[in-house]
Amino acid sequence: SRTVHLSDYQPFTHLVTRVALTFRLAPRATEVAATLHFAPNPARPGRHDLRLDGENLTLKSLTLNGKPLDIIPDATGLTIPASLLPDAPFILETLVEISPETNTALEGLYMSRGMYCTQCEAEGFRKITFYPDRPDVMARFRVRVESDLPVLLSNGNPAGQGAAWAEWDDPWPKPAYLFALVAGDLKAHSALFTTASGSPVQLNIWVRPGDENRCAYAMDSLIRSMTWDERVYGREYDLSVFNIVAVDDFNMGAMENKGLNIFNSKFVLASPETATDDDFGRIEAIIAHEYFHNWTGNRITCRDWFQLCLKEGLTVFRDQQFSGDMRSHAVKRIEDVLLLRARQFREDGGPLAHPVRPDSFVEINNFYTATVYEKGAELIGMLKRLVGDDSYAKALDLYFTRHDGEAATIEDWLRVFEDTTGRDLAQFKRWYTEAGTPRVSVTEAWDGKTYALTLRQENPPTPGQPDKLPKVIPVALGLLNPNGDEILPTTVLELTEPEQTFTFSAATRPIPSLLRGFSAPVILERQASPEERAFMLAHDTDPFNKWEAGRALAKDVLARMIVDGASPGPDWLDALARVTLDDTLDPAFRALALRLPAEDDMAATLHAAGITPDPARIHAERRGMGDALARHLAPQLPALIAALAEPGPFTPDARAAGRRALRLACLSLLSRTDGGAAARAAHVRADNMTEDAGTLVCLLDIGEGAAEVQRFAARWGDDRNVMDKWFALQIAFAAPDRVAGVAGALTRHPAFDWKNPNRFRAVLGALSAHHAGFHHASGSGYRILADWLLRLDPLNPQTAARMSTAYETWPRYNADRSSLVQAELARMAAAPGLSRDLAEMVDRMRS
Ligand code: BAL
Ligand code: ZN
Repeated sequence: SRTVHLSDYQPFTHLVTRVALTFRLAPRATEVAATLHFAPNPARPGRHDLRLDGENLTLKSLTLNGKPLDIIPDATGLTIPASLLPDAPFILETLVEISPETNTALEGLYMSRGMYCTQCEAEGFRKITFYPDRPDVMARFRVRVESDLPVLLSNGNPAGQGAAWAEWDDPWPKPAYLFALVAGDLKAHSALFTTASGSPVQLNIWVRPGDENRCAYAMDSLIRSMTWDERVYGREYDLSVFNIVAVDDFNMGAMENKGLNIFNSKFVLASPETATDDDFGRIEAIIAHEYFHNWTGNRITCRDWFQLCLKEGLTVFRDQQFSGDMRSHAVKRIEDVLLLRARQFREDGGPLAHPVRPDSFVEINNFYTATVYEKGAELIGMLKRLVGDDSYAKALDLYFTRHDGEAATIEDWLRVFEDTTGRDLAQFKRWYTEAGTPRVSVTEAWDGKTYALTLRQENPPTPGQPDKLPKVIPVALGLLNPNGDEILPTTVLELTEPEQTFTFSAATRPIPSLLRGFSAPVILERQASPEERAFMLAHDTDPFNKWEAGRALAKDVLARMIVDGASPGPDWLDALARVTLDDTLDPAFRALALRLPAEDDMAATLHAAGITPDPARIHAERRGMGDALARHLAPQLPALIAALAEPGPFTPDARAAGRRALRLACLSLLSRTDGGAAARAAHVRADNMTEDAGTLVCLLDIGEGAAEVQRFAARWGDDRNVMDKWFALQIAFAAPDRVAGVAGALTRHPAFDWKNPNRFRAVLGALSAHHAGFHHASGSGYRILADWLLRLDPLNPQTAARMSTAYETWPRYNADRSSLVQAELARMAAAPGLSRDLAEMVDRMRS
């Protein structure tokens, strides 16, 4: 199988100066006529063959400067020998036929319930026409779409339309991965935006007829995103229209195609009755993310796919900043760190670990990972902290002016910071090139006058990278005195050596608040007593570390329950009760404090401490922990739940969402002691999906809710996005011994449309995410997933490969589980015709 290496990069042999495409749409026989204007590339002197990528294309004609060429394509493209090419600009015309209706991979041009749509990132354009399908080939596109369908869209500005045709012209040179086309019977929810410099922009969100009334929140999010990017980054939109289309069958969350974003419908459609607060938050974030790509991704794109983090890390960082500004920075940071630890630390600690900028790949689709995205965003945050807000703003301005219209690299990105600040970022660059989560350990000494803090960093080996050099780690520190007063406000220490000591004068022994705001993506190892953790939960002025203290306390308690059979002590119970009942704290924060550590997180923590995790025991003890908390809080819960009831109609804002989150967290605890009576009553009264699904979860979590599950399906059977929740919840909250049975039964349900990625993920994703169910000692979880991945792979390799990451944690578990996983990986590896996507993933995970 081919392996692509960063070190092999060369500019393309030719420049593409213009592209004109005509699509004559037909489900099984779409014709694509392409006129490509080429010129020799001065960056590649000499005469070169012209190699065009192309897959699953039927070539019907090929001409060079109007003269037919008799060239037969191979499986991955076609080559025009240098001997046939003029040493001057030339025009190549191709006509190919493709079959969108039978394209189940959802890559290239495909059909989703009667509508045509495209997904070209990373290498889907080669399934549409012959082309140099690489991000550093940027060209102006003009597109004509011919079809009887009423709405015909492509990138750029509208350039004319008539009976059964429309033309689009994109004035901005772009790589082929940003190409998009949509045709369908669609309705628009529209609005008008005026940019800061006064240009009008027509905004449209295109959906299926009947869904128009579920677009208001996405439109509101879009307008707020556009305004925010003007205000915070000085970036204006640059076309006369901005189109968003919602599609039901989509491999990813959404795609930032120039002027024509295509979205998984679950990240657009929302009404109070159908979307939860989490859905609203994700819609806001993803609308912003795709919009922000217009500058960080589209105007400045990536030179090659190894630089994916250049656009993704930065754009995730920007959408995190935006969501923080719109909601609460403290809550957003906690949520982002929870996600980072759950996905990225997990990836970084296992066989799939790779650098934020990898240096080789077999299938680039396998590198749209938490490491590239979420750790990539952390690197931007660290850079900002190291250089300061003003220098960050100046560096970004320089980035936008220096590289506008270019396909750039991480070296280019770091250079704008070096040029702005005069700082040498060679050591910082290791964050991009080395995988693995650094561990930072702490020792302290106080002699009555001086407090000495010694930090030690360790960079663990990862696949292909046994030895690592020390990194520059920004450690934000505050110091508290024993009264809870802050005696050192947040100060950034720069740990650059394997070990460094920092000293502070202190008349009393201070308590350190380390890694405030989670200032670096590292694992901080510092033992502390339960009293000290409870003290920090009560007194830390840094909201992230306040939460972190409670989390560390909870993890210590749960670890002792698992390892020693201890019971949860009063330190944790009382500290958590104080936070829960403290009306001066944001309810969203209190809800996060009440969330128990995830089972997968506990398994990772135990493994790191040299203890083999037993998933069944972790599950049982975590439930015991929840029960203890429920009993401890029981007297206060009814009044708190009543006080948190929202008067008036549903609003999706952060304040109301936070109150609902805390209320549902309390209802879930109360369900453990009242048999679900309060949750059942709230379920009947629920007038929004947050409470509808949230109260159903309370019941499922205590083994109740069968009748409510039936009623839910009867009510929402026609709504695909809501029914995805119905499928997922039943598995997510099933008891470990029942997970395989429930998942198996749901795969036989008539509404289990497994070719739809959202539905597949709802069921098999929920199975993989159920820690004790997936890792059940019988191996049933491992087996069911492998059965379905093998079934999905021939149709949709991208989604099959993505979901195979469920197996990545196998090295943590005992020999029985490890060999059960290895048997499933071996079974998949041996399957005839396994896709390159899944084969690469399985290969990387095999022992
Ligand atoms: N570029 C792929 C989808 C996204 O990250 O926005
Ligand atoms: Zn993105």
